[in-house]
Amino acid sequence: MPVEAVELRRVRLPLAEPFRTSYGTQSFRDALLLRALSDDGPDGWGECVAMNEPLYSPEHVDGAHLVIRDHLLPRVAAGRSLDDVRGNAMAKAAVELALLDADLRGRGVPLARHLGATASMVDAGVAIGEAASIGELLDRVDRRVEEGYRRVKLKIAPGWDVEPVRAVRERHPDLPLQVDANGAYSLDDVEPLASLDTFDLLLLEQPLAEDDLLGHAGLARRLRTPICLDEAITSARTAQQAIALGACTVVNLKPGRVGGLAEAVRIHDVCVDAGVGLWCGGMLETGIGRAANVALAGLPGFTLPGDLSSSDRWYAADVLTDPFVLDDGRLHVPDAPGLGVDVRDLADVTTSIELVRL
Ligand code: OSB
Ligand code: MG
Repeated sequence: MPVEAVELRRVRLPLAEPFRTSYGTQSFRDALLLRALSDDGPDGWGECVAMNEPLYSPEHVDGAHLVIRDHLLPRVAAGRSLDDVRGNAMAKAAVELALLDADLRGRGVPLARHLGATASMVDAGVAIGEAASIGELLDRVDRRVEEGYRRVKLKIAPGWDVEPVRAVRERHPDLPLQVDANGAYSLDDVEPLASLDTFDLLLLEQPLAEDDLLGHAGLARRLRTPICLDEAITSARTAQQAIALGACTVVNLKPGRVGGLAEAVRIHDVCVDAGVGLWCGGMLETGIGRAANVALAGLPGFTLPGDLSSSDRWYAADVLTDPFVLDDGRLHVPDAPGLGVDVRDLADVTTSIELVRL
């Protein structure tokens, strides 16, 4: 069942609530989906997690679209490795996922089994952006706690850190709570980060710049809160080096950020060998990328709840697949072949379609 063509489809999805972080506010997602088509086999689906703008990482959706069309798919067509193309991890991961999904659906193998997952359900966690006021933040946190999420992550930035975290901790003394700075701090303003030590946080995610491993190692020695890296972990090698340097004791693993699921499984293994904490991050995925994340999070080395939310946490209507919903604060790992989700008619949300023949 060779893949004959790949469809690049852009869909525009409004977010259920604006997502404000240290790098900007997002109110919709301009998502790139890949559909691998073959003459006689089932379609395979992939989602590119590159964001609308290159603010979280150097990749963004328009750039990834061109890289996939002009550099990656021609290599697939020629039977060449994608490794020759530097960087562009999110573009590569999207291609890998669409081709893998087509193959697994054709062979009747669930993605979770292919990856080595052992869990049938995974704990759900939720990320909450900066709010206009502490009152608004508390309302948002209360709502998610009532919905049953098993841990909450707050976005922080200089000026939005100690007070909001204190308020949430006072209201929810036993809530598993963590914070994510997306690299917004420098070693000159660690004072607020040190103050967070009193709030019994699970971890502090990516406080410093993405390339500052030694800075994180130095910070880790000054804080009691465990340091987790997100942006800094781009491969199994960087994971190994970050851990060896003492830059982190926890890893946020996102398949898109590291070039795909195969590299993600290698990082999982590195973390298990090193005995460091591991959880699955998120990138506002639709049901397609979410299905892949949930399958990955079923591997035994995932020790902490991920940024794995119900579909309606991000999208008023995730019209792409049947929605993921919380079941007692957990999500079911799909067990049907491939991603295990059916993709619906996307006509209403599609903004463009391009077909690349292989
Ligand atoms: O830093 O983890 C991040 C979303 C987009 C890009 C980067 C990040 C995030 C989140 C939300 O924090 C995670 C989710 O999808 O639930
Ligand atoms: Mg993060």
